[in-house]
Amino acid sequence: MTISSRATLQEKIQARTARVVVIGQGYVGLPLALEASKAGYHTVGYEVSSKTVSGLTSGHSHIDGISPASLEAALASNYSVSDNEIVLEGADVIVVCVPTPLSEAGGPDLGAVEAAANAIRRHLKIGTLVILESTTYPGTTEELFAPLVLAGNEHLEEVHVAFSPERIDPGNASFGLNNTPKVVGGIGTHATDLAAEFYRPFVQQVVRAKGAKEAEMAKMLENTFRHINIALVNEMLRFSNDLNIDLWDAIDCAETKPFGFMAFRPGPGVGGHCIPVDPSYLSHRVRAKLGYSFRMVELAEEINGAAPLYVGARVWRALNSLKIPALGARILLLGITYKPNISDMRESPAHPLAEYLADLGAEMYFHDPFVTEWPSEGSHSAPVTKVEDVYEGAREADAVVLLQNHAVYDLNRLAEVSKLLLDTRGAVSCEFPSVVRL
Ligand code: SAJ
Repeated sequence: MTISSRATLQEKIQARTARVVVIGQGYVGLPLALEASKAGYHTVGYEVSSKTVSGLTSGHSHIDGISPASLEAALASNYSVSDNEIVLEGADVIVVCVPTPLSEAGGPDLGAVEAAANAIRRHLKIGTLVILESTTYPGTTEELFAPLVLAGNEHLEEVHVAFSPERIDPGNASFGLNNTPKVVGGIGTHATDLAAEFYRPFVQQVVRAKGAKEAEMAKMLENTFRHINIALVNEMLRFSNDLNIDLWDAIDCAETKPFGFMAFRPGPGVGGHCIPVDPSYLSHRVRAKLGYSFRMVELAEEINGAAPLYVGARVWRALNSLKIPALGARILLLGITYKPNISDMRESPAHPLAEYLADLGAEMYFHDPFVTEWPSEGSHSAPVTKVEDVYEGAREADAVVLLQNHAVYDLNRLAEVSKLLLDTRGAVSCEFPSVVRL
């Protein structure tokens, strides 16, 4: 293939006549596909879940923040979705936005990434840009993803592969795809150039990394930074309480420093698909490639992993102070998602906490405006009953545990009607006699 074919691919991208396929239509892929469509690219979402495809095709959005109206508009314009990989045939730009969870053994599970690469390989043509967005350890794009995509297609020229970390923050009303700088790093500068060209029409700022590995590492740094700093305050909380020091107040004070400090606050545990998972990819990679551990991450995992149990112990101690045995106590968990004002329950600390308290013989109840029933897939075996009226439920409970301070909760009213309210977010005023802060 000659330079002119590269120009052809580049021209298609610049003219927005490139045909785009986004693999994975979840919280990353769907917003991306809709933005690419809005920017003028003919865009197809390739999604392996037929249930998701039929929902999207009928205009139902399963992603917080994507309105049915925006989906309907895209469907009426140049966006479609399919569960048939044949849509990859003839694609000019393919973006992979599939999950990268942890395996049972706690290491990277890149099965979805490999499946996507194999599907791409089966339909690859000359002059294609392939971008991996799924969060993964540095080296994945060059050592695993690109070789799978290109296997048997080495004769195909002008196939460019890049990495661009997703930076979607579920529930963030201020920052979305358009106004969050997008890092791109290719295998070779032309891949970086083409990836930058692709995103430029719908992302205000595109940041060029030195290469794919640096782009992968940037993402790992971002989320490992959060994980470690959350662990720092979670550990400091424990000895601050033993020293009878109000760490919450100390953090508020430290936060007044206008430079060189970023506030993190203790919590009931670190949930979500990013923070508790991504650093483990990095520590696994370091250990696998270099034979030694990334000690700060492993320590952070230990501390954050124990946070739900610390909450459980604090509930038990608070019940004791009221001479209420944990055995048979009615305990209401408020907010069982992984962070406030979203419906995502992945890695939520509610599961291990419910298990801990149920093991003590407590009767477990929950309320969450975003969750209709206690997810059965959690490791927790004993039943956790949903209460319909949160204030009635709080009144009848022996202990209420605020895990996620969803905006819909009237925290003062909850403190007034509760016998005991353990606030794991530092969100409720301590003036109420029922309130115990984590
Ligand atoms: N958490 C604490 N204390 C804190 C901050 C968070 O306990 O001070 C807990 C939260 O309750 C949650 C977990 O940690 O269970 C993760 O919280 P998060 O605010 O990091 O939210 P995430 O997991 O949705 O992280 C996303 C990430 N976005 C991407 O990876 C694209 C992260 O990089 C963002 O910085 C973060 O959103 C954000 O800033 O909201």
